[in-house]
Amino acid sequence: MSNESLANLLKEERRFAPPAGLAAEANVSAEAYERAKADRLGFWAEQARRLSWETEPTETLDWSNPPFAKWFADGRLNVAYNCVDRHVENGLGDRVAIHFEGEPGDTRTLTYAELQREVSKAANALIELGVEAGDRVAIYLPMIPEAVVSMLACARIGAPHSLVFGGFSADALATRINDADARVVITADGGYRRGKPSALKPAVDEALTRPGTENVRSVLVVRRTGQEDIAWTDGRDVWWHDLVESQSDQHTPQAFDAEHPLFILYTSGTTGKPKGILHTTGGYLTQISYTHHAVFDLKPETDVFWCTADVGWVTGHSYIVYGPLSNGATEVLYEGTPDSPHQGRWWEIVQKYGVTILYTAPTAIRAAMKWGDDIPAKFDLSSLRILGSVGEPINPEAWVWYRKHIGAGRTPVVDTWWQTETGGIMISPLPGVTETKPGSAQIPLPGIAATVVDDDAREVANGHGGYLVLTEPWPSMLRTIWGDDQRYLDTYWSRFEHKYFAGDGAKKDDDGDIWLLGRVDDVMLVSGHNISTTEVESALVSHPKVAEAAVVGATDPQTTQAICAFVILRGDADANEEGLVEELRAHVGKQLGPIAKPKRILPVAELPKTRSGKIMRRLLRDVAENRTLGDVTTLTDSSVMTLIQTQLPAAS
Ligand code: 6R9
Repeated sequence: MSNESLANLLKEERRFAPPAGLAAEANVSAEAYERAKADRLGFWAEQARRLSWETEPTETLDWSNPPFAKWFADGRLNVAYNCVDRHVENGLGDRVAIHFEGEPGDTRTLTYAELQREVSKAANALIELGVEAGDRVAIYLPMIPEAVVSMLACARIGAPHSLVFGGFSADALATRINDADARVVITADGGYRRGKPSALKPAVDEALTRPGTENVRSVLVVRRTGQEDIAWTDGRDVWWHDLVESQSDQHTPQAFDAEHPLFILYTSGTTGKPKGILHTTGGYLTQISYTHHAVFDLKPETDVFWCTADVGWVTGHSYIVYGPLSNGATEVLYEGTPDSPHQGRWWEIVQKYGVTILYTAPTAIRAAMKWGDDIPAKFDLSSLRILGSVGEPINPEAWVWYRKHIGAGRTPVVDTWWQTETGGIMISPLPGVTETKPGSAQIPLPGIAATVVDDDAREVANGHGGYLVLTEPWPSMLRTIWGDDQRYLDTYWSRFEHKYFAGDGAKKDDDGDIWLLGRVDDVMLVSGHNISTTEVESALVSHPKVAEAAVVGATDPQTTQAICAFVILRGDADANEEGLVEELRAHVGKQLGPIAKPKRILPVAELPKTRSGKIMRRLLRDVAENRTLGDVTTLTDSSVMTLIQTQLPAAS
């Protein structure tokens, strides 16, 4: 942002106080902010005692070699013991850990006692395959219980896991196997997506023909679809039901150092090869357990938690696996898509299991808005008491819709900002404390230090925009980029001295609350003003005919960049309606001011998204500037780009 800081365009005046009953019983009260402010490290040392340590840590933070942090370094613990065994030892073996719902409608329930047996068997199987503490295991599975069991089995024996989204190609898988130098791959014959079995094993076979994957000795294969006639490499491939099922269901977990690696998770970034984000054991689990308890106000005896993310995304790692299970929660795990076999599938699941806390992404909320209010209205959603959002800035209109149509106008909505790199939630309202504002993640959690700075690293005044930075280390922070300390320094710690650069634009409102404005790479420069993609998108989504919008800056001879908007219309709107584009431009002008009016508005049927639901604006910029498309390998569905290009004679 070389010229002006981000223009502060969007005004959102709606406010929602926490429900009195929830506030009175909340796990965390306003006092936590004071306590953490007075003694940040003492606060985190206290949160570490939520866990069960074999050796209690006496040190909290070692920051003697910044930015390489060590948290609780002299403590020792086992993550799987904390997520499973200790609950069984505490008499909670019969509590349901996971209600699994397969896309075809098959179901499976796992209590904590059953989970303990499954994880022990899988740990014994990995040991039989020769996996030792420190060896990396790649996991390429659909959203089935074996994914959770595999992750916990790796954690149990100290073998860092590296999950690769089931939707990624053989190439993407090979790159990740190679970079982490994985020894074993856990996969399945396939999974169900949109009502059909979709094969996975062929991508593994193909990936393992690529150079750099030679160290993979074994491929452990779960039979999920049973319908594929799959290729088999004797001596390398082994069925889960043969190997795991024959193991003893007893395994004694061993403790590891707090800084022992727990997992590597690859995040794509816009350029260069994917970054292997490394997370470790004690600090990670402390922050994930605390944030899950605080942000979702989890009452493990009565709540039913559901995070709709894929386990292959960091949200699935932290808020399907490690957060809920470390807290002894009962949760839902759903394999499929929200619209299979019908557009009410999620709401049917909420009703069926009595889900009380739902955590999802703005993309899903906008899709539900597009499909219509009448769909969720057919289901009993009265069990819900807290709604969460993650992944992108949530447009105020989508936030208000979520609260009204899913939360019956009663439930708090927590918009949680964080990243693969932060490991856990960093900025979010607390449901029993914060008066919420639609579209804002608002304030750093207790124990977290975040602010907004200008180009010269000076904190901006309220009412101004700039870059989001984290100013103090936090327990679940990434420790490095796997095998590349220099890239860790360059990417996150060199833009501003002693501050972590998140890569997101943000502003502080008049109360000092933080609003996220999209990736800095996406910010537009129009006639000397930095304008946020998020604000223009939110203005478009606030028009009753628009369901979704993606905005990019395309090179323009007069104004440096011109705003180009791709919009998906709501069900009953007509893309060919005369005057529609002018009406939308005028609407944005009225909401944000004339500078933010898009030069071009193009109605489309779909937008390019990653598997975690983020809009890939970079590809839309390629379209708007008539360039050949860049890397499309992390798209959910690469045919979307062809569709957009054929729909857009206007863009050429
Ligand atoms: C958890 C996750 C991180 C990037 C992050 C930001 C965007 C996530 C957000 C949000 C605004 C929120 N992001 N949550 N932006 N408001 N509540 O998404 O991790 O996949 O690594 O993405 O996602 O741009 O920098 P990851």
